[in-house]
Amino acid sequence: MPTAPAGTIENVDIARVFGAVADLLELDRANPFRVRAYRSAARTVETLNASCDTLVRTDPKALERYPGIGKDLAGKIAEIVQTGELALLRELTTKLPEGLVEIVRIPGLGPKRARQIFDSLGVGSVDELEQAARAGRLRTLPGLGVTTEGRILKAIADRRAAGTRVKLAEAEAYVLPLLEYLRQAPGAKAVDVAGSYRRRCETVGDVDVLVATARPAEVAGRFLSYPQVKDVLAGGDTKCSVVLRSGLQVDLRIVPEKSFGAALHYFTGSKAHNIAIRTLGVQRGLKINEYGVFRGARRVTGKTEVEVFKAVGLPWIPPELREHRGEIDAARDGRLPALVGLEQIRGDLQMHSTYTDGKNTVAEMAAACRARGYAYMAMTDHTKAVRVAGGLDRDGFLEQFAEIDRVQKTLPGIRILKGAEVDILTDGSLDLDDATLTELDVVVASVHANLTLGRTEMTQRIVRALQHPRVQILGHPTSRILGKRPGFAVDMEAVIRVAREEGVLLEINAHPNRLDLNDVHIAMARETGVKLVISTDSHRVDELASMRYGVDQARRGWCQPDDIANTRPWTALEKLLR
Ligand code: DGT
Ligand code: CA
Ligand code: CA
Ligand code: ZN
Repeated sequence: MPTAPAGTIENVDIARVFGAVADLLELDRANPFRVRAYRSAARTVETLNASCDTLVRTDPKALERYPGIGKDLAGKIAEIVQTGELALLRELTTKLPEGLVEIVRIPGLGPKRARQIFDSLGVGSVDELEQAARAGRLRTLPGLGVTTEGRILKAIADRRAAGTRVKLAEAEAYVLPLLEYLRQAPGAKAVDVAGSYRRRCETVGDVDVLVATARPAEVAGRFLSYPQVKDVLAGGDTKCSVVLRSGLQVDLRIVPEKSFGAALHYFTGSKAHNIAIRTLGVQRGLKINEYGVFRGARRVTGKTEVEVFKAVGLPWIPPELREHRGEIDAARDGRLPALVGLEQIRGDLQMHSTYTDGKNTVAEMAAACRARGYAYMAMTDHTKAVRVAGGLDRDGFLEQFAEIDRVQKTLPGIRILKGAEVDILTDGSLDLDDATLTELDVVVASVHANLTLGRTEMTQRIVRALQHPRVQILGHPTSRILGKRPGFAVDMEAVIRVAREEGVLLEINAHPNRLDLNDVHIAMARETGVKLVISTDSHRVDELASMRYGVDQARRGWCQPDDIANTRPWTALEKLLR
């Protein structure tokens, strides 16, 4: 058995193995409790603050004390840490192709369907599924028709279009340990990430890391021997490119200290922003590239980014704005926004509890919000139409109100708001009676089902909901799930206009799988004068930390603190909520 050296297994690796086990067990028609155990362990491991690798080697018993991890799963974690793999996963993949797991993830196809298609047609990968659909073979199966076939083809095309981009939060889980590792390289003077990662794009194609050093060969050597490296695509003294075990590509540039600022600017991009800056340079007789700023053959500057901007007469521009959408003009005219920051957020206005599909109680969520330093939080559980989440009806909410009052008495220092995430039904009416709506402090309304309505109908549906006098916030306004499904078709300009007329706020959902609204729509809302809220939509206490991704997204939309409603104290926010 191979033995993995200490510190080579990241928590995300373990989570990935458990996730694959859960998927394959489900396809293998295993006991649902067992499936759920692996899925829940995957989530626990992924969000754990401590390194499983370290725990296994120092205090293996500690693992068993985490929620969802008992003796058995702690043993499995130890096996992965010590051997780099899991016998159970190997066994499962001899029975069922791993490609089947990808099929399960296609929207509209669950494990049952995927298994049916595999058993009857031998289809075991997305490519084979596409061929089968094109050849009209799926429609020969019971319960599958021409329409489903078309929908599957569309879903596959959507995924291809989304490409193999990695969600920012996921990339972070791989990048942060790598940066730590590189900082320990002898002679590394500065280590930073550039590219779309630094611009805080919601997904990244690859990760661009930069190191300043006078000892490039040693830094390159250390990078290439990083234990997570699976393939080396290029390995030189100035540029290395590797693929990590997770599939994430990392490009490393090694530069002398005097070029670091120029390189950081160049590789941060975006490309369009770079070209515009370079053009400004040309107008001043300067050549700007990744090595520095030059006048003829003479290097003028390039050690810091501030100097590079200064050379073209501009103040430093935050990376989140570097998309060539007016940031250069704004910088020249002294109109750069003072972007909102995480520390200015005073509360979280969307989360769920054990009353519906959340994993923590009202008291636990409230205590965790208080620990984050918030002044207020809204408990916004689902309404009954969202049946998979066990949505509440009036009686359910009344019960929760009583609990909130009880918890509030024992928990001073944070205001627990009574809220709901009311489902917007297909006709635009709300899934909760007006009496209950009136008793709520915070009403978020969101679309969860019938996402394939036409653009006109979807727009009418949402507009009607916004016109309901009790709706205060539109939740995850396009319902996109990154890498899985694009947002539904809707006339966002019309939605924003009506939100403005009605005084409804728009949500920036901070969940790293959603980040919806996107940057362009945020900017559109802000310019129209619509206020936004950043909410985490947490289903467990540890998800409350996603707030920072929502803040990143708001910054990409040029938001200042005043644009974000939940930077206000409660009394001021209350006035904004009609
Ligand atoms: P990604 O990786 O697809 O999420 O997006 P980026 O922006 O990280 O793009 P990437 O990794 O291809 O390149 C990193 C940065 O390097 C990019 O944002 C700007 C700069 N860059 C790359 N190619 C060019 C180029 O041909 N011209 C200029 N001016 N800059 C470039
Ligand atoms: Ca990149
Ligand atoms: Ca790159
Ligand atoms: Zn929702």
